[in-house]
Amino acid sequence: MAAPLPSEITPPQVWASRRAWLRRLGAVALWGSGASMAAQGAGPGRQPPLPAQPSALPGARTPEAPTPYELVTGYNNFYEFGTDKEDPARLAGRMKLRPWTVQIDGLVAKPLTLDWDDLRRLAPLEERIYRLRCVEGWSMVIPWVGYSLQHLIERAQPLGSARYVEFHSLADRDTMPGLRSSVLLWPYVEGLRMDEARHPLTLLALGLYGELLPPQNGAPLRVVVPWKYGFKSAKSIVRVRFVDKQPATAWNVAAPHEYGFYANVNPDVPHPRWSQATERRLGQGGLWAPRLKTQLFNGYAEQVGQLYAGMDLRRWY
Ligand SMILES: Nc1nc2c(c(=O)[nH]1)N[C@H]1C(S)=C(S)[C@@H](COP(=O)(O)O)O[C@H]1N2
Ligand SMILES: [Mo]
Repeated sequence: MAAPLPSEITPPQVWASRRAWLRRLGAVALWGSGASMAAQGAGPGRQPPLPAQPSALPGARTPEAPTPYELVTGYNNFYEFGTDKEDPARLAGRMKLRPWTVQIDGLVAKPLTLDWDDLRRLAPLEERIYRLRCVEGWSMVIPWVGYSLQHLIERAQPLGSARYVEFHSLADRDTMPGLRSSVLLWPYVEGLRMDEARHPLTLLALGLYGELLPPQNGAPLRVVVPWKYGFKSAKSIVRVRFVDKQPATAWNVAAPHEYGFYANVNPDVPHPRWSQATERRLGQGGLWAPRLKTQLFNGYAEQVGQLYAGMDLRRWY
């Protein structure tokens, strides 16, 4: 049975307590558009609960303070709904989330189509607290709910010839106004090398903050690859395809010299138009807060560094 949509079940007391929380947050200097969102009390209601156990995986729970919910869900990149950070929170609620199916095909022994209930039951749900570093220079700390993508991969039994995996986001002209823009090719496609996709830190996320993913964060399912720039983490996935060649990915095709296929977070490899040495942690002290030093592989080097042994990280940016 499909889970109810949030608009059907958000009880008034949730709205009331959310407003109280927003008032407390008002004392905190939020950054940029996050501040105006919070002040207006705009944005979505809380989502239905999605309980999960704390992950036991090494590296999966940073002790850093999670970014406030209002920023995680109010300051987004989801170009299918527009290029402004507020556009997704305002417009992604139009996406039709049920029924939802994910097609898994390509170089696999068992092509599959999974619906929401299949996805939710595929593996035990874990809470993982990951840093997310956007290539634009800001970062957040997000408590995700989901499980390692490798559980889904093993279901489909990829063939030995499968060397990469592609993720295709939904591209629905009726509900996604951003598709009228040619800033990217649609559907939004991302991809990983098989060993990256099978790494246990690579998360298939179904929720955040103990609740279903809000639409603006990529409901009903998205990938989260915490050691790579945020654009690798494709939202609202409808297809997972196993291939033998490096996929043509949305940002790499749009600006190949600026956005590589690997996109591993690396303070020593600048974007052609700006440095990647530091980052601004959203929700912490506003514009006046000191920038944090960006870490190699976003701080996950101990877990994932081996994947890139012997690779020139400047060449394979
Ligand atoms: N389909 C799709 N996925 C996407 C994007 C997008 O525009 N479309 N933006 C990416 C970028 S640039 C970032 S930083 C993250 C932002 O995720 P968040 O809004 O949940 O923080 O989503 C990524 N996934
Ligand atoms: Mo990003």
